[in-house]
Amino acid sequence: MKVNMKKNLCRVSGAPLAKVLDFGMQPLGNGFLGDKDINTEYFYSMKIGFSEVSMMLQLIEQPIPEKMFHDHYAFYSSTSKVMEQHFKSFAEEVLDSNYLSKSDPFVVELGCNDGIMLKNFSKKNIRHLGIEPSANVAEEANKIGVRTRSDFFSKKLADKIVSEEGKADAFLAANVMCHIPEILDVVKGIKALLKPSGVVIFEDPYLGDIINKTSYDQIYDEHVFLFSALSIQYLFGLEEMELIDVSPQKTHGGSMRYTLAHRGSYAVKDSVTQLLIKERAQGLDKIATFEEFRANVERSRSELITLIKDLKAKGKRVSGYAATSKSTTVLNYCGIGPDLIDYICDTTPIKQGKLSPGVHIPVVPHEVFKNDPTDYALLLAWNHADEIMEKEKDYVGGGGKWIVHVPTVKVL
Ligand code: JHZ
Repeated sequence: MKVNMKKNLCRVSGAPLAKVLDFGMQPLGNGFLGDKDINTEYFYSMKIGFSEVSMMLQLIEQPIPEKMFHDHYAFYSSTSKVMEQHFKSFAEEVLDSNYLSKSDPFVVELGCNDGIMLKNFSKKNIRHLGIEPSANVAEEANKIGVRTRSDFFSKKLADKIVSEEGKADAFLAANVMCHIPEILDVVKGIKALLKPSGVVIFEDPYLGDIINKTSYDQIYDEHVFLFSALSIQYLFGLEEMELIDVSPQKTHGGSMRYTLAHRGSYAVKDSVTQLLIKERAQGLDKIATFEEFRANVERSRSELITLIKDLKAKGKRVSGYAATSKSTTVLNYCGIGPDLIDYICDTTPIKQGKLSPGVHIPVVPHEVFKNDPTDYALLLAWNHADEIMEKEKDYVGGGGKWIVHVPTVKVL
């Protein structure tokens, strides 16, 4: 069962969507599977569309959320030291801001995963609540003292939280809002949950960077929307809320942090005005921009396939580094399977011993990469390049070479 669009209409504005790009049948980005599950593997038709009304780029069809977020969700946030530090500073920024009430502030985080951000509030005894639909990661959060409820957020749940615990000062989310097809109901819930002085602060991979870097691998089942400040302003405007600040982030290859409040409750910072002007100049409100994006994506695909096939023809061995959700789009869209890539190494225990979604490349522990390095490694977690290059100096020292595909396909 899929969440289908009503006659290809925008989930936010209800206006017709223009089709931008068709990736064909794709598996779930985090759908790592065992041999016995191959015959029942789930695929859906992955296409993206754009509405010039809401300025929202979005998946036209999406699997139902329960297919993606469940009690064996494969992505644990705390797998990167850089991300640990990132969420610590995110939390500190909120704690140091004037957005929290002086007495008994209440902070809610949507999609708190294993508690990577909220633990910074729980350590300071700040009243908090995490809402996380994937039960296995929610359990990890609870284990480290982050009060977490395993559920999907909605207007109904927001009303329940307000009646049980009162309204919130801050509603936080990182790499979550863009995952939610029922976004209109979630925004209604946020509106109901926040105090008059309350703010919502969230970040997601940024459309401006995706277009500039041709990082089409940010498009997969979980990312139903690819946000810009223009589309966020439109979306929250429907509930009389507005952007009061924006701040670009380096994480996930370029993200944007958006701060919004009830309309008129705070001064709008110049960062908002500047970014909205920049986005219009970049054409993030125009379908023509996405037509150019499609041509860039198609070129990137043919360059990557040619490069890897040429290396194989020369007898070289190639592996993949990090079984990211993003890699599912690249490998399936480019048709890169075990004939071209020997294995993908990854540090996440739940992914090891499984096959990658769709193309079925074995996912192995990092030790395999250490003990049996290939001539070339395709950096599938290109967004963590600095952290990975730093710890894999020996690989390069031993003659190994990195292949990257963002922003352009090349051997480093
Ligand atoms: P990483 C996730 O996407 C999932 P992914 C999610 N859907 C989302 O929205 C985005 O983030 C924004 C491995 N790894 O962070 C661990 C190593 O093996 O790029 C993880 O499996 N060695 C919520 O999956 C994967 O990479 C390393 O040294 O595309 C993490 O991938 C490092 C640093 C990571 O996110």
